[in-house]
Amino acid sequence: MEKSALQIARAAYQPKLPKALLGPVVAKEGKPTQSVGNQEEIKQLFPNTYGMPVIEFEAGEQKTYEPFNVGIILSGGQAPGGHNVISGLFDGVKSLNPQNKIYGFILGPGGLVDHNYMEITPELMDEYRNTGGFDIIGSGRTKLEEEDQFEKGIQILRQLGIKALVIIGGDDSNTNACVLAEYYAAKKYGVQVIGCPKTIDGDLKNEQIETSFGFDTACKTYSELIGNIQRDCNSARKYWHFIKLMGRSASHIALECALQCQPNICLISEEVEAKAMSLDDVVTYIAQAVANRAKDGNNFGTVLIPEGLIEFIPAIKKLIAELNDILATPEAQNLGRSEQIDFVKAHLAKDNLEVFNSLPTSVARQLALDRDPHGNVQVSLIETEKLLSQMVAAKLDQWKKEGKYVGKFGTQHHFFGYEGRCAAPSNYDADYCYSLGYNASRLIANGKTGYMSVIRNTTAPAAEWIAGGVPITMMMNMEKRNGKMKPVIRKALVELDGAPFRYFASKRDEWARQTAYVYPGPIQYWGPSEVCDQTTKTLQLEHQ
Ligand code: FBP
Repeated sequence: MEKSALQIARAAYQPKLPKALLGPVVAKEGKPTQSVGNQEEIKQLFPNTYGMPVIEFEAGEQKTYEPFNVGIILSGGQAPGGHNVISGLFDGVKSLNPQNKIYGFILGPGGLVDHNYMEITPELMDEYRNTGGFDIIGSGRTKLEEEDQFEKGIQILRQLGIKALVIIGGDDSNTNACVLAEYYAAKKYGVQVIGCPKTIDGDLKNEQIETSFGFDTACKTYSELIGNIQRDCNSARKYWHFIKLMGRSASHIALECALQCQPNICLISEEVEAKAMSLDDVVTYIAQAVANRAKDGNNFGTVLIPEGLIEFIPAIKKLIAELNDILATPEAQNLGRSEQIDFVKAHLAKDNLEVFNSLPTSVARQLALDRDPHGNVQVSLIETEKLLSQMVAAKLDQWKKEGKYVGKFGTQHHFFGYEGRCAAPSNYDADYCYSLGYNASRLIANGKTGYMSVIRNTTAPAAEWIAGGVPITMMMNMEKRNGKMKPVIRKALVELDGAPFRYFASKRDEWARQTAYVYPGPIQYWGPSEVCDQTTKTLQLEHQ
């Protein structure tokens, strides 16, 4: 494989580890834990993995380990740093016993069920150190939840002598990792399951998990692009750029990019919901900012839109909840696309049907599209940026007729998601991911199962990071998925009383009227620490 000069130089980077992981460790255990919600139900569903203590690693005595093998799965959407989780795990497992082997299951959880795997050799590993992407073994969205999948999995795990499986994924995949851990523990199969917090969306975080990996690099990549657009925008002064950003339901990515770039407008879905804003309220808010800038002769600007926005407009959220239930029925699942829309219309309650019919046909169709395997609306397919700019244009036309607005409204549309998911990891993600993987090897060596690998205190220099494990059941509550109540990891949405949002809210009126753009530029790997090793603004504000 031919490589760029940057790739060659970057391959030689040795990611940093927390001091506690540099030598042998001992696991310091805290008190028994509880789930964040529905304690009794979660306890009953996870009798073998509920209530375990939080673990922190400290320097310990050198031990010897019999050889063992480890399996690894990349699950869900790509996030920068996945290869470094694998290299950290690889180096960690080999440091325990050089005869240990790592097997990667190909194209996600489906690889375990279908017995599709490859050994990760030292040569293969070296090809992928510090690179973006999940292409070493590929990723997939197969949902691991059925007993026959777990049984097929144990066959191949036994055949390969695998003692522990590491699942790298977001909230849904880690929920499944916990279900698998519980199943194997209940059956006394002797296979441990460990999760790792991945997702660019930044919504897998809580008191124990500071951030999911990939969020840092993805936001920095999008912010570079938004900054470039803002320079163009401020040079030509003729377009409003509507920029949709990935992130599923949560607006963490949009908020972080706003903190980095200071756009004219950034919508935060969680606020739209809290204020019970209608689609017309959102459109009026944008149109007003456009009209205000037009008064100053500024017929240009930038609008950041989280991809899940539409789901948070209360009337649409209610509609989606009913659509989810209707689409989960066996009758709906056996229908073709156009029959499915008719079926949906025939079964929606009157108020929801009215909302459904009021939406532009393309958006209504997109809302009624197939869910992903975890039952989520595929919000990345809904063109909210176009919907909003068209509605703003219509409102401005109306205001023009009424003599309330004089200006020009030219638009450009962008959707940033795939541009950042496989970017070469920033120093933060390279170190964080390597540490998460290395730390997972220590959880395995300590016989843990049903835990997520956790690295904390990451706004400090890497040597001071804290390494350990958190029982996955601790993050769970019961939620409705695919029409049924299920135990799931609680998603972290933007908190409106949290420091990142409060800082943004204190500045946004100024950014809306003025041209206060910041141009973050590309991620740097070498150079002054304040340029290369900065964490996200979100993390900085949360840890002030
Ligand atoms: P994960 O939760 O799997 O990490 O998803 C990340 C993400 O990039 C979301 O932001 C986006 O909505 C989704 O994946 C798109 O996935 P796909 O490319 O499979 O449609």
